[in-house]
Formats: sequence, structure tokens, C-alpha cells
Amino acid sequence: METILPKKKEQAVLVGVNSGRNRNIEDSMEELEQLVDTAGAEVVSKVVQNLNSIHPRTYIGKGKAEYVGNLLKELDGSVVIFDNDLTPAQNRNLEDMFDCKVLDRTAVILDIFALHARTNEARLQVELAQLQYALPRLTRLWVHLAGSQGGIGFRGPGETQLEVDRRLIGKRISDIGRKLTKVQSQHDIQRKARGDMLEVGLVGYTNAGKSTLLNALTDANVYVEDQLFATLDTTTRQINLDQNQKALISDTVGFIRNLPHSLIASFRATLAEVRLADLLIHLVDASHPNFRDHISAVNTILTELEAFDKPTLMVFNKSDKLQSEYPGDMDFQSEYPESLVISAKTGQGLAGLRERLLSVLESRLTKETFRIPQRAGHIVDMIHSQANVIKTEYEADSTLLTAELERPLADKIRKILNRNS
Ligand SMILES: Nc1nc2c(ncn2[C@@H]2O[C@H](COP(=O)(O)OP(=O)(O)OP(=O)(O)O)[C@@H](O)[C@H]2O)c(=O)[nH]1
Ligand SMILES: [Mg+2]
Repeated sequence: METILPKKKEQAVLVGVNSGRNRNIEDSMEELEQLVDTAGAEVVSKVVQNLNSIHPRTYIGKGKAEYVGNLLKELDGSVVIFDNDLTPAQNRNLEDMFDCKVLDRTAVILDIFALHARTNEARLQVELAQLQYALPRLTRLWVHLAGSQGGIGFRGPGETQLEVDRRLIGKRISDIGRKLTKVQSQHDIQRKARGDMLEVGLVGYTNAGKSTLLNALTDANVYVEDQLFATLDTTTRQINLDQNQKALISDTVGFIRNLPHSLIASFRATLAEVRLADLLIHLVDASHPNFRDHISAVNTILTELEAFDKPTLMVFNKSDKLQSEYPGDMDFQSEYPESLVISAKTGQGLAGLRERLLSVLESRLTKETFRIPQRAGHIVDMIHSQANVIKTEYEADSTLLTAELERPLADKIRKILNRNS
């Protein structure tokens, strides 16, 4: 019989620096703890240092570093995790000093992404971001060795191995880039096939309830978990707003403050539905004490994705968890006059959300009459399948169709008819 011993969780000491610039280091540390927990380690202690300027070699001051070193021994810690991003050199100096693994926030986020990646596309994108993270760390290590300890005994294998590693990583990065370009073009084909339906993109901080909302609005069966970054890919579903009116709605990867740029860049294919949506629903966990910071973190990332200017509907979720009608003491209706309050879990406010989407859709609708020559019969079919036909009249060699349809579709049909005439 085989006995499987429970694997002991890694014991982590978290370190954060309050430099006066980041207003709420405590919140950030709490979030880091959640990230570390999601990544599967156990937090045994949290240390915060107030610092006016960062120590270039070790990020924190010497005294504080000694304190952390002692804490590690005392608590039997096996990894130190910094809330701030470290340079490769700081990372290495700290590892030498503590004689254990040192990670930063980006490394933890990358680790969670790697753990949660299910689809081929998500795996490729995470690997790309990981390699980009690793590359400068390898390079510095090599420069460091060559610079300070080069000479006899260090000239050969050490250098060569690192150079080989660097070259292999570079090659893998371009291989993945090529594969992702292919993925992107498949997305483009799928998008074209979908036609001109209104496309709604769900965005929001991680754990806001985006997947729960998608499931509540459609028959999607997307994985929902009280966990950071449960979703790492995009699911698009049709949503029936009333008998005739349909739209497409996409749930995608959540955002977080200081989301590594390399991840945003690598996830471009997955985030296409956000970049190309006609309307965004910015979903906020209104029951979270820091929801305001979450809103601004999401807006920062939307700006980076060049999607901040899109028409956006602010939707405050988890109303069932709120004490009163408003989250905290915020009168968000005056701050966000067009916003809605819902509970994706209980369904409260979802009818109102559907109505709002319907009115957005209707504002895109137009009523037009098209004269379609007999030889272009396929256009008659196209209008019947994608629009609401109100009147049909027959002339000697053409059909007059009056239909209610979306503006982009009307534009497209007019273009085809002009070309054919
Ligand atoms: N009480 C309450 N919980 C909710 C509501 N909506 C979602 N949740 C819970 O919040 C947690 C996160 O929900 P998800 O739908 O996975 O959130 P998400 O935004 O998709 O998160 P990621 O994919 O991880 O970015 C789950 O435990 C849900 O059950 C709500 O309206 N009320
Ligand atoms: Mg999700």
C-alpha cells in the first residue's frame, strides 16, 4: 500500500514598504496574502517598513533585512515575498542574504496564472509572460558572474550554459509569439462569423463576480470560485434580451492592481473581446472595503488596453452582502449616475440590467428600406436572418424590404448593394 504524505505548504514571510506614495500598504499586504494563499503557500508573518527612499541593493534597509532574516529562522520560513516588484539584482542580493527563495508580487501573480491556465491559449500566454520575466534575470546573473568572478574556472561552462539558456528562452519566446498570432487570427475569423450583433464585454477586478454574472444572464457554465484569477480565458455567449433582440456577452480574465505589463501584453488575444466590444460592463464588488481602489486599478488597465473611452456601464455587484442600499457610505448614484446595483448571486437587479442593455441595443437600431435586385437574393436571406423584417414588397425585378436592424448591419448591406448596382 502506498502512503501519500500531505505535502507541507511553503511558509512565507511577506515584506512590504510604505514609501508614502502608496496610500494603503495594509490593503496591499492583505491582497498579497490572498495571492500567496491562492498560490498555495502559508503566510507566517507580515513585515512592513516605512521608508522614504528605497535601498538600491536590497530594497529594504539593512536593519530590516536582518530582522527578516531572524524571523525566517525563528518561524522556519522557506520563502520571502515582496509586495513590490524587485529588480533582478535586488532579487539576487536578497536571496544571498536570506539563503532562501525570494519572490515579488509579479512572480506570485505569474505563478497563479500558471496554476489556473486550462486552455492551450492561456498556457501559451502565461508561459510567454513567465519567460519574459525570467530573461532579464538570467542575463543579469550572467553579467554578474562574468563581471565579478570571471577568469579561470568561471570562463567556460558557466557562461556557456547561461548563454545557451538565454538563446533557448529567446527562441521559445518567438515560437510562442508565432503560435499566439495564429490564435489571434482564429479569433478574428470567429468574430467575423458572429456578424454585427452588439458585443458586451464584462470587465472588473478579480473576484468581482463576472463569471457568476455571465452564468446568471446566459446558459454558460463558467467556473466560479471565491479565488483570485479563477478565469483566465474568454467565454462568449449569446444573451436574449427579449424575443427578437440578442447580444453577445464575454467574460474574461480579471484585473488586479499592479498587474504585470508583460501579462497584459501576453493576454492580448484573450482580451480581444474587451478591446473590440461595443459596450463594457465594469463590474464592481461593492461589498469589498477597497472597491474604490479596485475601480481605479481597472480603469488604469483599460487605459493600457486602449479601451477606457468605450461606452461603459458601471454595475455594483454583491448587493446581497451590503448592509444598506449603498456600498459603505458611498452615494454612488451621485458619483456614477448611470450605474446599477445588482446581485449576480440572488438575481436582484438583473431585470434592470437586461432592460438597460436592451435600451443600448435599441439606440443602435435603425429602420430602413432596401431595394434588392433579384440576382442578390442572398441579401434577402441575410436580412431575414439578422434583422426584424417589417414589410416586404415585390417589384418587377427587385424586392423592397423594410426592416429594423442594427446600424452596422445596415451600413454593411448598403455597401454590398452599392457595389452590386
Ligand atoms: N454574496 C455574493 N457573492 C457573489 C456574488 N457574485 C459573485 N459572488 C461570489 O464571488 C466569488 C467570485 O465570483 P466569480 O464569478 O468567480 O468572480 P470573477 O469576477 O469571475 O473572478 P475571477 O475570474 O477570479 O477574476 C464567488 O465565490 C461567487 O460565488 C453576489 O452577487 N453576491
Ligand atoms: Mg471569473
